[in-house]
Amino acid sequence: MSDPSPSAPTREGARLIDGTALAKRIRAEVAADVAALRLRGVTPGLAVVLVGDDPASGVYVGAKERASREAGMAGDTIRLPANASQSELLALVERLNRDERVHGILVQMPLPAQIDPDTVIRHIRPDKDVDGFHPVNVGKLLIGHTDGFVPCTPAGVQRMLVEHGVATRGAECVVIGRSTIVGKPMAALLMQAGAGADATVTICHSRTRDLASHTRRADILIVAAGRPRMVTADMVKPGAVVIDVGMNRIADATTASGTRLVGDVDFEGVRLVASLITPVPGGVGPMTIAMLLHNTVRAARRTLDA
Ligand code: L34
Repeated sequence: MSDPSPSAPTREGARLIDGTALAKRIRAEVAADVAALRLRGVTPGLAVVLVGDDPASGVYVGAKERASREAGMAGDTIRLPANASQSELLALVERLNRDERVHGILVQMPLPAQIDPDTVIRHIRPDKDVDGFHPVNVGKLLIGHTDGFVPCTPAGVQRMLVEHGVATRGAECVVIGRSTIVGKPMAALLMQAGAGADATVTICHSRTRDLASHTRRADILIVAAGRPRMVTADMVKPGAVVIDVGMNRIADATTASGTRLVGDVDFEGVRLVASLITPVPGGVGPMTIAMLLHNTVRAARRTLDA
């Protein structure tokens, strides 16, 4: 009975941000939007492309297809073999670009070595790029134009902060990680003017000198470094909000599979210092999928308004 229920204060202070519960609520909102669109004759369609048989990607893609169907969308996964050529994949993307039933296209990353991810992303129509990875959508986010797609993971993190009433305006926000999928768009979102933003943002990465001197100043610490449990309690300011984007499978002989999923944050230590913290699993991951559905509904709605 040592595990507190989500969002209940622990004896030591940190409350959990329950990503599974929030994602469920967003998915219910999305399902209502889908029902309304269907009454107007449009069934939002999401095509997820999976190349190869990476087991983790298989789990995430399966979750995306299931979630889209549960929301009433037409969700399809298209699988290509691990040795598929880049031109095969580009031909598939072009077919999906032309297919009117498909409003959102997502090519699951990582791709096999023979395929260049940037080339693939540039082939996706920006108005179907529900991942928000196309340069047009990346540029719109950076400029502050709101008619593009925001990448699902940072969008989900921002939504978590807003839903938990975390004050971002003027806050010191430190992001660890500079990836195109998480770190860079996360920083762009939080530095923007407006609700859930207006933060003072610092991006740290593998070449940052004295990482802890930055993280200890953070009111909001967002970790997307891809290094298991790298953020320890001594690196966190008392009362900080800590968001763990990490998704690392480590060896654990005590589990049936022999592995266990951990984040980039040493959860057991940091929860004693933080005021709010996301768990892994059950934190950012489910929100990523909820925001993907949200983006797909937007893509579908736009075909009516156009
Ligand atoms: N194109 N590729 C593209 N778009 C994305 O947005 C992603 N990502 C990342 C990998 N490749 C991608 C995802 O969807 C990571 N990611 C993702 C999404 C959901 C979850 C994890 C990663 C998730 O639901 N995680 C569960 C645990 C799942 C498990 O047990 O393995 C969680 O509770 O965190």
